Amino acid sequence: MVNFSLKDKVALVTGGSYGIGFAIAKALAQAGARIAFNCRSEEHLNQALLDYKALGIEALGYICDVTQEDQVQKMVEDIKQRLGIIDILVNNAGIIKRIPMTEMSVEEYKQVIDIDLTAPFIVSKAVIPGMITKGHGKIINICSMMSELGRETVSAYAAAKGGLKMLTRNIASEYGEYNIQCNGIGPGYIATPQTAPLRERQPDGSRHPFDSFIVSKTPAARWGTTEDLEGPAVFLASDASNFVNGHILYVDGGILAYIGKQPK
Ligand code: NAP
Ligand code: GCO
Repeated sequence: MVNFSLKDKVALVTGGSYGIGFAIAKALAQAGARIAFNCRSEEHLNQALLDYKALGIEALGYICDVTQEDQVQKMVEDIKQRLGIIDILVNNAGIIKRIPMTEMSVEEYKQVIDIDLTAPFIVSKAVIPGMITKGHGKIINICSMMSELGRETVSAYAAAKGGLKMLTRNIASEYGEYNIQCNGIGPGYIATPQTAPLRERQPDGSRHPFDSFIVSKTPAARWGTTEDLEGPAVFLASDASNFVNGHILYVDGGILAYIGKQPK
């Protein structure tokens, strides 16, 4: 019997206050895991705690900036004391800045790299020793279409997500012998607050040009929903994927497989 159960597992989902992180944390909880999550905003934290509770999930929430190693180490230790050593880490927290490269400041570039690439290093480094002690662990890095493709205005984000793909493979390589599997999920274009600007209705009520563009580039002919990511996350967090390591599972409706609609 394939084991998708996460019963008695402790999961940390970074940036789990809403969006993709919240959906993944919800799915892990529904598969049996005990959930901890973090974000920077107290308002987001308090709302998320209510949202988890409304689903019957007693989540542990932390105000913690994933770029700050001291805050991360303190959070991981507190989770160990209150829930136990972390079995499952989802490095989900992330930002994007859509600015033409020649107009992007170095500070703006570094902020994206810090959150989207350096932070997964910081949080993974904090949880791997406990996973080694326990004799198992699952790390899931939330990558992107931009782990494979570029586009205008997202240079920092693409550099970070491309790096995150290789960090995933390197953690898999370095810690596989300790029964730690590190994989990535590469969502396509998902309807969340992060992509809301790309889906805004135009003043005349028409769809945003980028909205129409993405639907035309997606064989599924739709934006993804956060629910589309729940099954893949449970799979990669469970014993069902114990021999899957260093893999980026793209959940993109087929975007990466598709050259684009041919002219009529
Ligand atoms: P989102 O709606 O903007 O949510 C981002 C979450 O991360 C929020 O909870 C935010 O809370 C938290 N966060 C941001 N910076 C943080 C920091 N320094 N420390 C701690 N928490 C932080 O984003 P999303 O669309 O759900 O995306 C989640 C992940 O999926 C990101 O890594 C994103 O790059 C990736 N992704 C998204 C899509 C998509 O189409 N939406 C597709 C592929 C990949 P606070 O602001 O309160 O900190
Ligand atoms: C963008 C989007 C994308 C998505 C996602 C696609 O501006 O192109 O925000 O980057 O967030 O990463 O996989």
